[in-house]
Amino acid sequence: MTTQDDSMLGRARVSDTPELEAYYGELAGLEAGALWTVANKIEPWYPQPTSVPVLWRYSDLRPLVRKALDLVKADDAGRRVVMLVNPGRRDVSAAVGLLYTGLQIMGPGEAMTAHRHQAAALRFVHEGQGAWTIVDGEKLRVGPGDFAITPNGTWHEHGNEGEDEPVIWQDGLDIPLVNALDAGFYEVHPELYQRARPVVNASVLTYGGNLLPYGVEKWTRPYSPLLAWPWEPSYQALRDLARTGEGSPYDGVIMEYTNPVTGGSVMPTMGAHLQLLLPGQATKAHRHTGSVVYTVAKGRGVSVVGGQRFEWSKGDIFCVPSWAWHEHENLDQSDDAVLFSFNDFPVMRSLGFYREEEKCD
Ligand code: 1HN
Repeated sequence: MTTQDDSMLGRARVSDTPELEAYYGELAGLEAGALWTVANKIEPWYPQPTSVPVLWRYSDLRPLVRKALDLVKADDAGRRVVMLVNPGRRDVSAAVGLLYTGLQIMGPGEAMTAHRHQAAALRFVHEGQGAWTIVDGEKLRVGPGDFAITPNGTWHEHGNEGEDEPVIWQDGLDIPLVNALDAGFYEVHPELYQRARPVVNASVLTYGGNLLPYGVEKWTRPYSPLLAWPWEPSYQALRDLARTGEGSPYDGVIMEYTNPVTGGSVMPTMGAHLQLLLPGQATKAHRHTGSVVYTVAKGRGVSVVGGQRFEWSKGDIFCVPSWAWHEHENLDQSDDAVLFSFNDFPVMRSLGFYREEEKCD
């Protein structure tokens, strides 16, 4: 890369003088300003996220998430969620970049009311057996390690039909993006609850077998008709792929959850991956535009993100801000480690903003 310096010709390099400062004051009085006073800041040489790398330990968060069960009724909170807030993104309730994430807890027998909104949501189940969700009339049952989506504009509600244990699942939403674009809408369901169609997990039965069904209505919406990806077949797919090689040098054995009709991302604003690191496998560092939230689905390891070393184990969540160098290592020499992650790559790609670079030592 060539030397890039804000004092060079081609960058704004005007020094303040009393005369200029008076001029800036006159412009400000008219709700105007001189571009050259901010040009270098608003056009950085490369991305300058305010988000910082963060690791949230499940063992720290879990007791506080459980505490919320007694502190607030689900019906009063709307959703009983402990959100993960990046210190650099408190103003927009983002975990990283324009992505939101949080841990939602539902007690045995609880059910939440239905709503829909402009934001898209996804779920990754951490613990508990009884979780269900209804997405536009389709009831899905989800358990630990399962991934499910609630595309933008779909009615959704959920609950826990288990008898003993609370369910804790992780929500991922593009709310900060939707709000940054001033495009948010929200509606409570007119009947408060949906009437679910009789077949549970119908989209998994229809599209989950890796063959394209005939005789079903042609799918034309901009998101995946498959709404849930159970843990077992997803993990098995990774293990099968791992038998063929070590995968990507930067990510190990990695697969994207995809829209089975298009092969594209599951939703237009957010994509998701599941990746496996072989025993002892260490990846090379790379960086790319786009933000990522990682959740440890299995095993233990370490990731270095923007120079910070995060040791992780099952349930932990960490983030990679845009353009931050990152690399991962499985610290177990005899078992694999698995990371679930979601990202805003579909936005980056569709706007032509995606860039990627490998670290050369
Ligand atoms: C939402 O609708 C859910 O439906 C969870 O479970 C978390 C965070 C912000 C805005 C909407 C849900 C949310 C949310």
